[in-house]
Amino acid sequence: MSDLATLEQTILGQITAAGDESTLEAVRVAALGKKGSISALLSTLGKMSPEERKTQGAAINLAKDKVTEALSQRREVLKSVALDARLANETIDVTLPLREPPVEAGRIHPLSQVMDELTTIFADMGFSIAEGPDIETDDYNFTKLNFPIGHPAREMHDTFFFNPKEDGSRLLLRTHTSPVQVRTMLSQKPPIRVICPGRTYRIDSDATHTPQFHQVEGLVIDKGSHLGHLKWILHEFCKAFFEVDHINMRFRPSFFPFTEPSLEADIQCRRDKGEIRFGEGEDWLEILGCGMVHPNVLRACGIDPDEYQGFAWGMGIDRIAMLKYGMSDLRQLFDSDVRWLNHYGFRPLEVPTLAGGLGS
Ligand code: 2NL
Repeated sequence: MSDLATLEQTILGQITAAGDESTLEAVRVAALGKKGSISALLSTLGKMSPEERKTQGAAINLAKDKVTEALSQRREVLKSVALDARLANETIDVTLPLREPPVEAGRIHPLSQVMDELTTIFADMGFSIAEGPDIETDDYNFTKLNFPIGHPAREMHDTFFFNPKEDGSRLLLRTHTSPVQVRTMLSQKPPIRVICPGRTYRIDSDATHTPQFHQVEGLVIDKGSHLGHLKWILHEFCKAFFEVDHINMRFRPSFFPFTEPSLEADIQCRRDKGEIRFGEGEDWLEILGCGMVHPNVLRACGIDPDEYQGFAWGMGIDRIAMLKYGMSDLRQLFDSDVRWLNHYGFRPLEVPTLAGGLGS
């Protein structure tokens, strides 16, 4: 047998014997690599006579082709063997519990949940939802709401002001969501039925106040709207929100610059070992302020008080969220603690509906 035939047999034998892809690759490099045995033979062609080169060249190239073909066949075989081994090893236990996908693992913050509940209840009564900027003008936050310039009522709200502009006017962080209703009255014709949920700000920080808090306000403007309508809406709202069939409310006189008359509403409840129940008991819990919109406010917002009248109300959301879902410390609402959120948060995609139960 010629040297070439022997070499070819040896290499083909090594290829057949290679048990994995890396051994096979080593055989390939040893034969066909830059310094491989077949490559070495090919490099001797240059020194041969033209006749010799013709026969030897053809023979070496034939051997090279055979080796190349054998390598690729063996590689396919080894690949499928390796795949079979992996498939046998990496079996999946379909009885293992599923890990929650990310969208399931997240939680809706209780305040977002309560905002969704409120808007669902009022939307069901025919209200639209309006939002506005957190940074407001003095005019929309105070002046148009019948807080005269320099009037002490402005001091009732401890306001975060921005630095005054050159013309002396200054922006502020809204102290209530009423400027959203002002914007609504200026841009829409009555009848108006709107609720405005959102963030509000006052300089106040202690166990029961955070400098940023949440409010929802409602506004109805029509020709014949009156306090009877207001009381009915608030009563229906409280029953739906606290998910009880029966609730007692009482209205006490109060003062706000933007309503006349002004009232505060309490709901009857029982407080018992840190728990609170509505629809029973002898205690009263203050939950909102309300009243008939002051004619000065209507006038400032482009509505003729001789043709239209309206009522409005406002309540803090943070406290009623805590009441409803049994939280003890207001500041936890703002801590962004994922352990707390996992406990008190709501499952995503379980949107509150009146039919399905608000907080289920
Ligand atoms: C409270 C009291 C209240 C309003 C808010 C309002 C808005 C406009 C006109 C008239 Cl544009 N009134 N809002 C009315 C009465 C009370 O909030 O204690 N909130 C936490």
